[in-house]
Amino acid sequence: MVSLCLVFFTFYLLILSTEPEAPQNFTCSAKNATEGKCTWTPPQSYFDRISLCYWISPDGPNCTPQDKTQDGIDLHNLRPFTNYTVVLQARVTGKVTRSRNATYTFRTDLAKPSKVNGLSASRKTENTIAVSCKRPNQLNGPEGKYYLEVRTGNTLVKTESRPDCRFLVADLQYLTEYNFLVSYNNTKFAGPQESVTASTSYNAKALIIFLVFLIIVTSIALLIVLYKIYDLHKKRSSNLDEQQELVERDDEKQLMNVEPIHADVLLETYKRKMADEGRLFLAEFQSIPRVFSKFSIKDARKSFNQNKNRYVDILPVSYDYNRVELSDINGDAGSNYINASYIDGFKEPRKYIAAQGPRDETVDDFWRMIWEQKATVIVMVTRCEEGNKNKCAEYWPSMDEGSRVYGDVIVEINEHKRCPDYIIQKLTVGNRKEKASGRAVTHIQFTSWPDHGVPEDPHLLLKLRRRVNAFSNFFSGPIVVHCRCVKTAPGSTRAFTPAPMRLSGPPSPSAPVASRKSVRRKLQCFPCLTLLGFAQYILIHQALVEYNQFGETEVSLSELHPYLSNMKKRDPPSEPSPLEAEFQRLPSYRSWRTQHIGNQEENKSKNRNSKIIPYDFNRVALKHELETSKESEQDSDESSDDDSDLEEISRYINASFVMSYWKPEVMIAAQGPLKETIGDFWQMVFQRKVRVIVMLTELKSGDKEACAQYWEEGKQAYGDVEVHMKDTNKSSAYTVRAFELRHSKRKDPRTVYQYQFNNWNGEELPAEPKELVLMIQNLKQKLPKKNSAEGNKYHRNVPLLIHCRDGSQQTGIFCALFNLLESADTEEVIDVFQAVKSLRRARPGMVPTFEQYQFLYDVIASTYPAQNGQVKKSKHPEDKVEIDNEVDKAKPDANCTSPPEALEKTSEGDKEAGGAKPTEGAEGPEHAANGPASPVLTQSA
Ligand SMILES: *[C@@H]1O[C@H](CO)[C@@H](O)[C@H](O)[C@H]1NC(C)=O
Ligand SMILES: *[C@@H]1O[C@H](CO)[C@@H](O)[C@H](O)[C@H]1NC(C)=O
Ligand SMILES: *[C@@H]1O[C@H](CO)[C@@H](O)[C@H](O)[C@H]1NC(C)=O
Ligand SMILES: *[C@@H]1O[C@H](CO)[C@@H](O)[C@H](O)[C@H]1NC(C)=O
Ligand SMILES: CC(=O)N[C@H]1CO[C@H](CO)[C@@H](O)[C@@H]1O
Repeated sequence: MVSLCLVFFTFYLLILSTEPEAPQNFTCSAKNATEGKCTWTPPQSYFDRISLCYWISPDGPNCTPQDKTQDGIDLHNLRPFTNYTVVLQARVTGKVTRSRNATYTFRTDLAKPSKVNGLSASRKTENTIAVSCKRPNQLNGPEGKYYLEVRTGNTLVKTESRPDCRFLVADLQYLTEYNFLVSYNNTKFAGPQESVTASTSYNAKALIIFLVFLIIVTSIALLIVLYKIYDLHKKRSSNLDEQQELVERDDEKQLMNVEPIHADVLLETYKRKMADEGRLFLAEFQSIPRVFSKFSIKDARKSFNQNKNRYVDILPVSYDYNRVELSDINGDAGSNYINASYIDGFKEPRKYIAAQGPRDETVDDFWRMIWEQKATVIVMVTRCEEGNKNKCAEYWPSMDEGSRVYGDVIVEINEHKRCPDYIIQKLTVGNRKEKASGRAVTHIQFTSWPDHGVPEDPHLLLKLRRRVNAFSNFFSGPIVVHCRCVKTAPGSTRAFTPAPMRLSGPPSPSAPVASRKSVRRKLQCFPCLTLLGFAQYILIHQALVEYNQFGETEVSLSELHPYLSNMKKRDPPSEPSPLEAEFQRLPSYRSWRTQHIGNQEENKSKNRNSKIIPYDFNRVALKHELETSKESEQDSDESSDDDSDLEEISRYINASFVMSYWKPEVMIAAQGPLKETIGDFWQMVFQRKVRVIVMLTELKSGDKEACAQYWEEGKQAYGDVEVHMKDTNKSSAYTVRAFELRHSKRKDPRTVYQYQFNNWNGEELPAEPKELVLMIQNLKQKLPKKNSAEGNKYHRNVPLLIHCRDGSQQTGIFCALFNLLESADTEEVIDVFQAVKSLRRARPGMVPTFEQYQFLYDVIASTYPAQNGQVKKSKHPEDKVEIDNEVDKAKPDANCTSPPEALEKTSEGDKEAGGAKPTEGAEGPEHAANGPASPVLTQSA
């Protein structure tokens, strides 16, 4: 039993000593990528020692003995993302060492992979780059992807990812350096980026295209340059004779760029440019070159043409490009040359021909041009005589001759009509070689343009334009304008031509006025015109301002009646009628000139009305009697010429010169004499050789004196002047008195007529206007006949003196009416607006009310009543009267006539003008009733 027990015990011991218990609850885990941790519970039974081994297959085990009581351990320096097998061994050491194991396997966490290896980039095409690399040394994680960033500079161009490291980057920009950044991402962490740089190359295809293009362009440019050089060379060699004209190359550059002026601001612009003595105008004007060197003038300089230019050595001559070419005669060199150039109109090309005034040598050519160019209007803007020089050949037949032949051209004169500013001649032009019938040509000669300088009133320019336009029509050829072109004093054609050119556009108020630049472009056409005087440059503007402000106010008698009834219509009734509007446009000219002399202390008592004082510039200056007496009878005409010098020492009388219709003749508007000024009044009558005094007032108006009675029965002496009343003739409407004036130191008596119109109160309009008209027609017979040669003696003889109470009230109406009737008689047109405007410029207080203004229209309308659509000329009571013999007929007429013809021509012109037609009927019955029964002292003067 014991032995059995012992055996069992021994067996038991044996067993005990051979098998230790395995450690309990053995676990391991990863703390992070490189650390791990194992825990266990030591075995309960006996064991000698314990050891722990861990490894990664196929590496061998790494074993460390552990403390018997230890229950955990930290593992260090592990590799990331690696399976570790850990064995914990409890051991009993005896004859035979026995152990029991506990095993645990775990994997460490992921960590960042290492950089990729062997990164390289290579260009596959001009803009494609391949990027490749090898795996990183440590993935530290499962298989991931390769990431590629493509950058240029700091900008990210694109990103790509692939499981393998073989990128092909296409569509890059040409000629650019790129940065390729590659990293490996093991699904959790990305490794560091490796970078490599590579550049794309230029675009070879584009480059080739560009190069080809460049070559072509260069070749073309080269060809052009070569051609230009060749061309220039050719021109140089052919134009050697023209070198003097190439001097002023930059004349276009100096030309100022002047903006067109809109019609609305024309007046302001004019005032602005006129400021400071026209500084801005001057700058503009001076920028216009005298000669436009870009246009050649070869033809004019050819030797056989030189004698055809008025001034051989100086301009003007015609530019080649727009000169008027005549037909060739027998191939004669130069037979096609005439000094004349085409000028464009506002819208019509070649509307004008600017020509040199014909010389004796060129008259035939001139008429050949008229015939060939089919011109129907010739405008001559010069008088034939200037001083004593003949400025142009008289190139048309006289009325006596009837016709004349110029080369092959036959010119016949049919009519010669003189008007104040111009002479109109109706011609028929034919050609001997051609069967065609003759053509009517109108020759308009403007006579009132001052020899040197410009007309005072820009309205004259507009009037000339109207007349020319009236004669030209759609079918007529170019309008031929000619002047003389004097070196020092620019002639007048130049100012004439542009104005019609520019006004021929539609006269709508909103339309901008044509720019002066365009005008100047047209002026380039004719060298002569570039001499345009500065004053004329301003005159053009003044005329435009005038036109813009006042418009056309002239009306022909044939249209007067419908025109007037339209003008009086108020539409709508609240608005002023057009006639009232026209009146309102009249400038007042209040204090527009100085009135110093009349306002001087010693002269104040000589004024009847302190408000009506004559302007200094046109007052009638009285010479002192002493000087008057010094004059000898013969040279009295000459010695009274210089009124201006006498301004200071002359005596004052309240009287003004007023323009008459027949310029430059004038009338005198005077106040009714005061008791103290009767002597001065007669002095004025004597000194100015007054023939007719018109008195439009009664002596008394109510209780007040309106006019001193300046005449007495019988003889009366006023200073040196003795007045003898010879005759009185009274009718219901007016009284005519005849006086004989005699100066104490002279022999010849002079007859002066006085027409006193009855019953016209200054505040009202005349009750019987017809009688006023009759009186005017009657008194005209006492006036000397017009003779334009007198014209130059400005302000000398003033045959007509008008006075009322203050020299303005009735006088203004009378003067306007007088001028308007003359105009209606002569030209069959009236311009009430201009007539009144001119009076207002001459004296204060003229035609101040609308009633008076309208009255003027009405009187003319009733004097020329409309009958069956035709205007009937009223009968002239003076029809029977002979032409006044006092006209100085010996003097040659300025009208281009030689002295023997003067007499005939003058009377011819007067027949037209004055309507003195001896053959026409007898005095009208009205005349007999209202006027004096027989003319007082018939034509004895
Ligand atoms: C792992 O954890 C231990 C402590 O917990 C730390 O000291 C060690 O830096 C860690 N290693 C990594 C790779 O995070
Ligand atoms: C590591 O252990 C995981 C399971 O924990 C197993 O899926 C994997 O295959 C093992 N890796 C290796 C190399 O034995
Ligand atoms: C226990 O582990 C050791 C070490 O690896 C080994 O040699 C031995 O054979 C193991 N014993 C058993 C019973 O598995
Ligand atoms: C790596 O890839 C995974 C999955 O694709 C992504 O979630 C992670 O953000 C990536 N890591 C980095 C650093 O890019
Ligand atoms: C000896 C020891 O502590 N054993 C424990 C092993 O783990 C299990 C379950 O987790 C426990 O029940 C044992 O007591």
